[in-house]
Amino acid sequence: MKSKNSKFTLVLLALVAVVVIAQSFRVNQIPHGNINTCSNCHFNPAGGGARNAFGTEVENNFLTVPGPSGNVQWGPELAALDSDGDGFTNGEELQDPNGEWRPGNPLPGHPAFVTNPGDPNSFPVEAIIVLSPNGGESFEPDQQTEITWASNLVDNVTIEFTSDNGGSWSEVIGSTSSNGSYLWTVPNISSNECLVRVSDNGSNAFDQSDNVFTIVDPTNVIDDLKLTFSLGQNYPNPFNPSTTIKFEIPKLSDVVLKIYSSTGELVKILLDRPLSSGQHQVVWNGKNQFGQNVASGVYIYQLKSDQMIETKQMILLK
Ligand SMILES: [Ca+2]
Ligand SMILES: [Ca+2]
Repeated sequence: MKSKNSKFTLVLLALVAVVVIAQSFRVNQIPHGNINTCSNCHFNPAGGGARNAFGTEVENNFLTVPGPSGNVQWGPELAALDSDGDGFTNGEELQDPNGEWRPGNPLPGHPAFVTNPGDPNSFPVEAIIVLSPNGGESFEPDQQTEITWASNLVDNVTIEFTSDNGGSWSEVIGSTSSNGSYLWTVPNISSNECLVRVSDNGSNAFDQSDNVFTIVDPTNVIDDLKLTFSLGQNYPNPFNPSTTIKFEIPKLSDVVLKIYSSTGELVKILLDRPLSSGQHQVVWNGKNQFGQNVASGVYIYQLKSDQMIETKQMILLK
């Protein structure tokens, strides 16, 4: 009897496993399905059980074959429906308004803006995310660079700039299409406390650079013949949360400035581009290449330019 029960339980577990597997593969068949995973289609976040409005829509009308083996037919028709009745189409919620995405394609839109097409309490709002400059960059006066951002439900934006870490802001452009980029001529100033801010003209949505970036004057007063290759000690040191690294190069060359952990692991590439001769400085904001704050400890910074290479240590103390 006991053995019979055990067998029954095993069969039941196997069935449940098959059902769960059969359902979970579908999250990869809608754009950004990995964000809300099983909640896209089920009330239970772990999957299984009753389906929500989007899940019911898919189950009834948008499977290649009915039943557990059917694939989701994501496309213009399913994208145009507002399954959960929150006023936004499934495509708008999943960042693919026209239903053009197919599995294997790059994901559309920005993952931070994805909402749940099966939950009426999860719906898109106006939002902006500044992508660049986002902290740590170094520009020269009058250089042209792209200000880039991602936005959701935003038509036009205002772009502003500060050179005193937000103390005062000046307008870069009063109104421009929120198409994600604006070609900006860097002002002719010198500051290591610069930020840009992008704001929606129609709502309170805005975002600014996560951390300060730098504008550095090329040092014209220095006689090029006297210039050397030299890497300065960072200041302040120890530091928290950011520090400035100054260096000098004798001639125009490709310059790479990298931060390593004390165990030799690459933490961040601060700079990798051609620079003119003279003195330069770069701010490191204590974040790694994934934008995460790094732990306290000794870090190594290495400057490489043509045939020259120099390395120094610094200490992050929180
Ligand atoms: Ca909806
Ligand atoms: Ca929704």
